[in-house]
Amino acid sequence: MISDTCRWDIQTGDITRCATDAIVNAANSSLLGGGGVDGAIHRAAGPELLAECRMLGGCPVGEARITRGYNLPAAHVIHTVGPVWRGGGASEGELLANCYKSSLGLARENSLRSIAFPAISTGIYGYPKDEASKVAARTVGEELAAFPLAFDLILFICFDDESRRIYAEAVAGLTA
Ligand code: AR6
Repeated sequence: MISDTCRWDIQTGDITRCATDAIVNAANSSLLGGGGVDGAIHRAAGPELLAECRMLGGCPVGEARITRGYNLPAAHVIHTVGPVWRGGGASEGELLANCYKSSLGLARENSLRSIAFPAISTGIYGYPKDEASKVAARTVGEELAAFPLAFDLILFICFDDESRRIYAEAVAGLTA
């Protein structure tokens, strides 16, 4: 049992529809928008999100920054910058783990108890899903074990059923 009080669920869907306290954005280090889930979040949140992001001055890989959610159903957006996959020898695992850790750290600091994550780095940044899912599951599992009362709900929102299966297997592998 990782946490008695936090539900952890893996779903197929569009993260811009999640009414959690925060959704996590797979951004780039400019924080000024892009394609993929980043583009979808900015479109759904509206132009005020970009205006707030402009004031943040960017974000290094593995770190995270928080903004309001504007027109999104989620109250906040936690923007994190995943690593570009370069074959696995460029600290990608550590950097990706830091994304999950920093995002949950910011959530805790802001007393946000329900958080939805996309499959960070597995789209445009090319991180293989099998490996990315294991890093995501292990890191979130460690954070839930370290802070068992901090969260009520953690969602992994995958864009397709195949990704959902991969992330669900990685989470199941933690408790097997
Ligand atoms: N809801 C949930 N998941 C989604 C959605 C959505 N609406 N849209 C895409 N995905 P990506 P990255 C999935 O490329 O690899 C941007 O240009 C998608 O299927 O969005 O971290 C940024 O500005 C994939 O599994 O993010 C950066 O430049 C996952 O989200 C760069 O892309 C992540 O894919 C970041 O690349």
